[in-house]
Amino acid sequence: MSRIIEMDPVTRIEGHLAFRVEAESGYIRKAYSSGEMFRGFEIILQGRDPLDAQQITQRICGVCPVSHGTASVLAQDMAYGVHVPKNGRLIRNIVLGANYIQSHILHFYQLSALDFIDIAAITTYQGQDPNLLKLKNWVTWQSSTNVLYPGSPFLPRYSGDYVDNADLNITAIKHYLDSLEIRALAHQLGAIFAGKLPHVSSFVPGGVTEQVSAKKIAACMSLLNRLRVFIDTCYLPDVIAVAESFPAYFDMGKGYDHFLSYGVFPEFESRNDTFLPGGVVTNGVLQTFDPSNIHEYVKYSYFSSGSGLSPNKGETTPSPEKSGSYSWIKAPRYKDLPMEVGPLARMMVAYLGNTNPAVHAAIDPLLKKTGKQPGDLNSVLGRHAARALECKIVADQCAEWVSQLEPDKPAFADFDIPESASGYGLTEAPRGALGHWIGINDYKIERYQCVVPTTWNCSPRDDNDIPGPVERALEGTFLKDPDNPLEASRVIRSFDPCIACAVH
Ligand code: NFE
Ligand code: MG
Repeated sequence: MSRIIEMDPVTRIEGHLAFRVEAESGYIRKAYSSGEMFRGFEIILQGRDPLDAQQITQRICGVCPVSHGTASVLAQDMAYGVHVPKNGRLIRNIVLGANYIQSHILHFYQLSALDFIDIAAITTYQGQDPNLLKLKNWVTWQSSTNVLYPGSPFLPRYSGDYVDNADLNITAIKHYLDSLEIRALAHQLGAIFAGKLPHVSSFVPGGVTEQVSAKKIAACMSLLNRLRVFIDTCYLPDVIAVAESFPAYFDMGKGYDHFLSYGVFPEFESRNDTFLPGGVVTNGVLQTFDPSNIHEYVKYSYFSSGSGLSPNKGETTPSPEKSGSYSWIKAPRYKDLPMEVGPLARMMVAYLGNTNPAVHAAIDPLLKKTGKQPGDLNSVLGRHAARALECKIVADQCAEWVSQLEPDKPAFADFDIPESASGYGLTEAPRGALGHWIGINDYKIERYQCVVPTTWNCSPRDDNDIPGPVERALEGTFLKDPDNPLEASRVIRSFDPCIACAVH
């Protein structure tokens, strides 16, 4: 028997996402991803001073603003032909690294863990931890008749096969609460050189406007130590515990075997030499990445502008009544193929490229323990594992970048804005490959285009009717109870969607 299931809105993600799936005998046959709002940043930027771009584009998102700031200053570095000094490069890496740490921890504890961990277990908590007792009172709060959803934002939820081990549930719920404070520490780490967060003040073309001092270096190290302890003793063990409780999810949510990473965290003054490398994996084979192979399609998106355009010629003309469309997200493709982006893509590219020993040191024990090949990580649990391991790799490397800072040396190089110029900035946001393309004329922004991680992952079908990566990953998923499509939400959330970013 076939039926249509609407998941609208998909909750515990950022932004406004809906999924419509067609299921037959419980198996999802087709899925449709809808980004449900238009924002218009690419239009807002036109005609403005180019130096506004890294500030305005950061407002695309409150979770990954550092990445938008990074992509924007990289695009302008290229347009102005300015070479960022070592301190500037390292500070950009440290602030972005701090953002990865808070974002990955946020995704696991606040957004995804409650797909697996039984939050209702808190109602039977008998211990004395004051924070857990407060949470117990909150979740069991039924007294007020004018509360629509008692226990929100935790309840109601889809019913299903949550963890039934009381110790694991309570430990993970405690770490959920602890992680809120840990994420604040990650923001403090970034703010040392960002000026403030979540939106960075100090990023400018040519480097950053903060100076390096011994005091700031010591403050970074102190915060990093605490963050690394949490990652090693809470985040990684909790992901492993969830994985051991739900081994079937190593075989669920498999997407295309196509992965894209632009590369991130420049290691030397050359922007192409990055700590996590760029590359493209198609059907298990690693190839070099060439940005001229990116095109964006809009057959099923609410835009009347041209389809199949390269981002340096991209257009954004909204058309909310366009017939046949079902999303405000465009459909980017690489050589006309849908690409999964994000931590799994970065780990896959780095592992196959064999250029970063830290990636092998993190992934090999996981493969050994699970008896898997790298290609088998293409799954719900593979995405969670890759994100957690990447968090550790980046936090460890942040300490290395901090140790390389040189007090009292410059962090900024001056430049002139040419009357006309163009450039692009390719980086990796926590959720994957992020690019900004800028065109300047008469000292003003003439065009600005963003191709964003969740634009790749949550894209609708393209002009060849090929589904986007999350649409594809849902196909074949078995729903035990179509009224409670918990399995589908686990697949969707494993990609860590941000629709605020995707529609920009
Ligand atoms: Ni709005 Fe973003 C996406 C990430 S792009 S969260 O998609 O990570 O910088
Ligand atoms: Mg765009």
